[in-house]
Amino acid sequence: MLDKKTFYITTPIYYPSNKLHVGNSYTTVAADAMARFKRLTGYRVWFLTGTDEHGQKIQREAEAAGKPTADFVNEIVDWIKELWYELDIAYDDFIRTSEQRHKERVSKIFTHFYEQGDIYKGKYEGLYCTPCEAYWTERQLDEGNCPDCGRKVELIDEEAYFFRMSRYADRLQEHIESHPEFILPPSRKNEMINNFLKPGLEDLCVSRTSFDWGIPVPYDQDHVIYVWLDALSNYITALGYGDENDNLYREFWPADVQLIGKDILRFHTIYWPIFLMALGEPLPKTVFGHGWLMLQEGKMSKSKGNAIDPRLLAARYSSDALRYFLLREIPFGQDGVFSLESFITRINNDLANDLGNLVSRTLTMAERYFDGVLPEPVSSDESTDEKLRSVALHAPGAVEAEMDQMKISDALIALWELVRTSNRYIDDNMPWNLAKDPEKKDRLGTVIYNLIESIRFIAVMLQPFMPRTPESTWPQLGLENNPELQSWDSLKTWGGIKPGTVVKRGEDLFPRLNMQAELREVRGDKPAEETETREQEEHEGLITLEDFQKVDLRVAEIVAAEKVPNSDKLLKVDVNLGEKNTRQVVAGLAEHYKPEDLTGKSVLFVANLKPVKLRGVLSQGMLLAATDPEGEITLTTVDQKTTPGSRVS
Ligand code: ME8
Repeated sequence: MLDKKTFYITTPIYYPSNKLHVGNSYTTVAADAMARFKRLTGYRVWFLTGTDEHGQKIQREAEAAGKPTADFVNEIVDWIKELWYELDIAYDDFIRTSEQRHKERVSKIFTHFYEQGDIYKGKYEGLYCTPCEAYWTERQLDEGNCPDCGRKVELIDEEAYFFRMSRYADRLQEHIESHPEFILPPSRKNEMINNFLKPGLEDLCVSRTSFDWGIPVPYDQDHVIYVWLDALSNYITALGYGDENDNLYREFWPADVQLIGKDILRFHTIYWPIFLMALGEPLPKTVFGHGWLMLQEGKMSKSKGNAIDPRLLAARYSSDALRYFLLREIPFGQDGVFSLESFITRINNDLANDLGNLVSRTLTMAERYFDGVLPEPVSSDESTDEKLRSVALHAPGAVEAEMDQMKISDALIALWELVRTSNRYIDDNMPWNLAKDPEKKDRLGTVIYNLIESIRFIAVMLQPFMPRTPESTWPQLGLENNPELQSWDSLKTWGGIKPGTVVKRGEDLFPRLNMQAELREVRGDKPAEETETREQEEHEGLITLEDFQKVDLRVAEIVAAEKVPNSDKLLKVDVNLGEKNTRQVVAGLAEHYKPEDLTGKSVLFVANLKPVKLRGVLSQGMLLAATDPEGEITLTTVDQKTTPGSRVS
């Protein structure tokens, strides 16, 4: 156990000042996926999140809500914990800065700084942004407002303690420059050096006296410790730093990854490392500043709040779908836009069509052709088998390589390569055709076996990103009690799942959604009858009765059929339409019907299609047929008593 590799990952601790929106969930879902991935690949992981409960902003918001500050905060913290529960955030510790364990350790840290001469008493006369809890100089303002949030700053004038930042500035710059992995993505590094370090770092005010919602300065109770010093310390106080029992600290610090939004990069790559230097402790290996999740213009009003409430989104679409969207849609590090349209499109394309369909059609075939008992594969040198196996065996390494670089979206792209290859494998092998020929039973068994094994690979790899989907896939694969075949290690070789395993189709993983209905119900888009555009939209793709009547639909009797030379798919079919001569059509039926089985059938026929030539053979109409989701084709036959040539309307 002790020689296991460790991985410590943190998220910012959230202000319990307001309900969190889908943007905040983004950080925590990403951290959870990283943490789960490391656990799955054999690390001993510590994943910390929590709440940042002190400061003037929270105190004012509680006052505005007419509640005692502690009650106000407790309610929102409960709400946040429920949100993380619903999004399957498997943290190892949730720290609240109002907890005794934290407060005691922060007091010790402050005293240490003071005794070491890093802190001195003075007076702060200057500007402050309360929503950001940040000090600004006149020069840094943006048209007189806070450069981070754009809101008004306040002038404050109070006695305060200051931290001598300048003492450590050169060492920090040197560290940033000699450790390219310290600030990621790399583009954010120069911003910190050029905007904050090069102009000269000013001493930081680290206490306040005009309110009392915070940790008192141990030896001067009129002051409370500046909320950012208090909050940043959580990353080590939660591990027991400064306590007799600091085993976790010794095991996990320095952090491997501290995930934050880019707006709080300055606090994490300037103040935080300087505090650590002053404590004589190592710096985190990487501080990763991800981008912002924006909303499309006009979608931020309260009435449209549903569309960005992560709890409602998770309840309606499943937490796995929300997690997938957040992780897949935006290359990690860049800004991105959240819109309900793009969310639903991802669900329909990637989850319902690609993943859901693969699982449901494979299991349907396993049940239909093998009564759900996994057949024994026969060794083969078919190129499609080789391709599927090699994509499957390559995928775990590809996913891991992307995750190691924090490219979560690319990791999912690598995983979907196997989903798509598996769907193509079905189309290439057409198991429904193999099923028609008893001599091809072995081949059919091999195809089904390979597909089930491939789904197992996919489910194993999905676990960190969408933990519920594998949970509902295991019983379908008969693997619910088989941790070994759910493990990352089991992906080293192909063929882990045993022939004879009983598989069983379950409910569809991701049913397709109707975009228009979702936009109306969730976002409150106008119902159809209220706008002309809606009416037009609804009628888009519909045809009028006149349009339909243009199609000359008839009953046709098949009188002869034969293969079109040099084609695997086409048959030449002669039909009787009650006309003087029979008509000839070319139909893509060769993989579904033997020519001799067609003769005598009465089918629906489009009689007024413009003639075309297919493979040089004239085709004068079209036989109507149904294609089921597995690609199997069935002709639309009618009662044979119907007179050939009868009109259909
Ligand atoms: O900043 N897209 O807390 P916070 C992406 N308490 N990320 C977003 C976002 C969006 N639309 N909106 C917010 C604090 N975030 C401090 C942290 S850590 C010692 C103290 C991210 O609740 C934001 O970038 O205001 C930040 O990383 C996190 O949510 C918490 O924001």
